[in-house]
Amino acid sequence: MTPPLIAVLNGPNLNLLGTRQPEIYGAETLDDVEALCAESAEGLGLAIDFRQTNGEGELVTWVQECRGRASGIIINPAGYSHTSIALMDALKAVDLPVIEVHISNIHRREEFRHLSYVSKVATGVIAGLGITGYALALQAMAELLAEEGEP
Ligand code: CA2
Repeated sequence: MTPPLIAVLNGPNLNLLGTRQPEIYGAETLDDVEALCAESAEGLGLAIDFRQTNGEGELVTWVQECRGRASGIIINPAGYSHTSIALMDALKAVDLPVIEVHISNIHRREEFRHLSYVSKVATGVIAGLGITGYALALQAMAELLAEEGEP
C-alpha cells in the first residue's frame, strides 16, 4: 500500500536558513529541515514531497497541483503569509488539511508579522518551536488523516 503523500512547501528566503539570523531561525539549514521531515514522515507511514520556492505564483501552482495528488499540505509560507491573498485562496480551494508552520513565533515579532492570511484557512498553525514545528506538523497531519479514515 502506498503511503499518503504530504506536500511540505516552503516560501521565499527559507533557502537561506542557517546562513543568517540564527538568533531568530536557528542554525539548521533547509536541508536539515528536509532530513527531519523525511525521518519523521517515515516513522509515521507518510511520504513527503518537500519543496522551496521564492515565487508566489509557483507556490500557488504547487498548492493547486496538490489536488488529487496529496492528502495534506504542510506549509511555511514565509513572507507570503503576511501578504498573499492568492495563496490563501489557493489553499482554501484545494480543500485538503493544511498545517501552517513558522519557525519563529510571529506573534512576538514585528506587528506586520502578526497577521497571516494563511492562518485564516489553515486547519492548524504551529509557530515558535524552531524546525521541530515541521515534525510536530507531520505528527498532527498523521492524526488528522487517521481521523478522516485515510489508510
Ligand atoms: O518564522 C518563520 O518561519 C517565518 O515564516 C520565516 C519568514 C518570515 O518572513 C515570517 O514572518 C516567519 C522568513 C524566512 C526567511 O528566513 C531567513 C533565514 C535566514 C536568513 C534570512 C532569511
